[in-house]
Amino acid sequence: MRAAVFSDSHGDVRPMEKALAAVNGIDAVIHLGDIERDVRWLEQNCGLPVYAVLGNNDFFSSRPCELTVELGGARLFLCHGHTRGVSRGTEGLIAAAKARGCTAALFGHTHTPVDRTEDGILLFNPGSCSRPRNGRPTFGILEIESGVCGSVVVDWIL
Ligand SMILES: [Mn+2]
Repeated sequence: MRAAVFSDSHGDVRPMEKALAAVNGIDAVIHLGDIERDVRWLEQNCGLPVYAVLGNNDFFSSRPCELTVELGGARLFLCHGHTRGVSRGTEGLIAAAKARGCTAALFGHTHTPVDRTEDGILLFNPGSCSRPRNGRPTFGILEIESGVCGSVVVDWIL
């Protein structure tokens, strides 16, 4: 299965619309927070299952801050990142993923892409699709087969 991963769209849904139109075979969409009304736009328009968590700028929702989902046989830990101190380091993120039996931790918040494996946990931040901190807007694609996650950050579409 293949999932498109977005974060920190901050009120601009056009990059997500463009990305979803450009990538084939997407089965699900993940949004890692900031901001929640963009998630509602996804839910109403993309026609795919949407998994989402709240960001630090999302105040008026009952959506969870952190979520564990199982996709393609892999357990994924989803959070925006501010609750796990991702601006300072990845220790909290790795510990939380391990405690939940997850092999991947997906996060956002820093508006900077991350795609690496640390201590057996895939750390994946798709960056921001509308407000990149450095360089181009980005989003992510996860390709999961039999519990194994392939990941890529895309910066050539938006
Ligand atoms: Mn944030």
